[in-house]
Amino acid sequence: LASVALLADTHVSIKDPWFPRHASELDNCNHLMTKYEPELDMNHPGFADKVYRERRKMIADIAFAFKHGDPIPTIEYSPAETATWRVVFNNTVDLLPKYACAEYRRVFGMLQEANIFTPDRIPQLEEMSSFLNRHTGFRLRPAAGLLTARDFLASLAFRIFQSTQYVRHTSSPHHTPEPDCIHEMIGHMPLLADPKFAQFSQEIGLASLGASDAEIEKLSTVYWFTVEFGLCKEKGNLKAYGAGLLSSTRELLHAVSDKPEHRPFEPALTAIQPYQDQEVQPIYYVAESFEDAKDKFRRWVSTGMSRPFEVRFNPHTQRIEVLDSV
Ligand code: NLE
Ligand code: FE2
Repeated sequence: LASVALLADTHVSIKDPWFPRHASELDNCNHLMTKYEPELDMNHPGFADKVYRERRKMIADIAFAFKHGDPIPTIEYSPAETATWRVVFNNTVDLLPKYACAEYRRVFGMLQEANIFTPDRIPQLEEMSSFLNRHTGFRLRPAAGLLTARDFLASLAFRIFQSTQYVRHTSSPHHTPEPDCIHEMIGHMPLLADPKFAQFSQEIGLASLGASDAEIEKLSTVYWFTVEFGLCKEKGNLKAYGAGLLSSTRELLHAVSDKPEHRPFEPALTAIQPYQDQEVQPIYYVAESFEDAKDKFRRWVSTGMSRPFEVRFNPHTQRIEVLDSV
């Protein structure tokens, strides 16, 4: 009998793992990876900088205190933080006509017109959140640092993007291994306002709900090589759509050069490729288009996931609905 009960328990937990079913439950999905925290990582440029670490802690506390539905608190960025923004922003403006994909260039222009993107001011999360919401229904919530893949991906299922709010250390404007709000704003925000890209992002999120640890690893690897470091083709030329490329002058120029290896995006293979998260990538995956990347991804998810149910997002209730798959 004991073994029957055990089997029943196991069965329940396999069939019914916990994952957020409503956007408000993302309040429980803010677990941090500690590998890049300036307090703990000796190689972090802020490790020996007490003022920087205190600033980071102050901004992290805002994220930990945030609850679904709150307005996102405004950060008064210092002149030094704004100067770091200006360096990255101006570089992006110079490089994007040649190296950014068309969808990115289109929204970037809209953000400049709306006066949200200017060299002189770091955009606030709240104003960016309402911009995104008007275009694709995406919204932001503040994150204290690099989140676990499971927590981060879960939020995408709700069209919510967990965004850091602190600024990279002044000594490293051209590349940082960890996310910061310059990376989020310049790298991620433009494409989250693009309908096709928003759809692709949400589908990665939906696939992650109730997935096994091994599957989360694969999904976050696909995310890494697409949303973070993806390249695509435009009239035979390589263009960047990955956020980690668009927010790093150094890596963008490296990615489109002939130094790294360029491979065609193929989810089943991309998902198991070990990646580099300290320095620029040695390998990039090239998609034909977002539409093509999404179709290939969908096909791979429909054959490769072990969960015995399907999920869909109901935008009217902000709820995930669970459907038994036959
Ligand atoms: N390397 C990127 C940058 O410097 O903006 C950040 C990547 C975060 C995954
Ligand atoms: Fe990112």
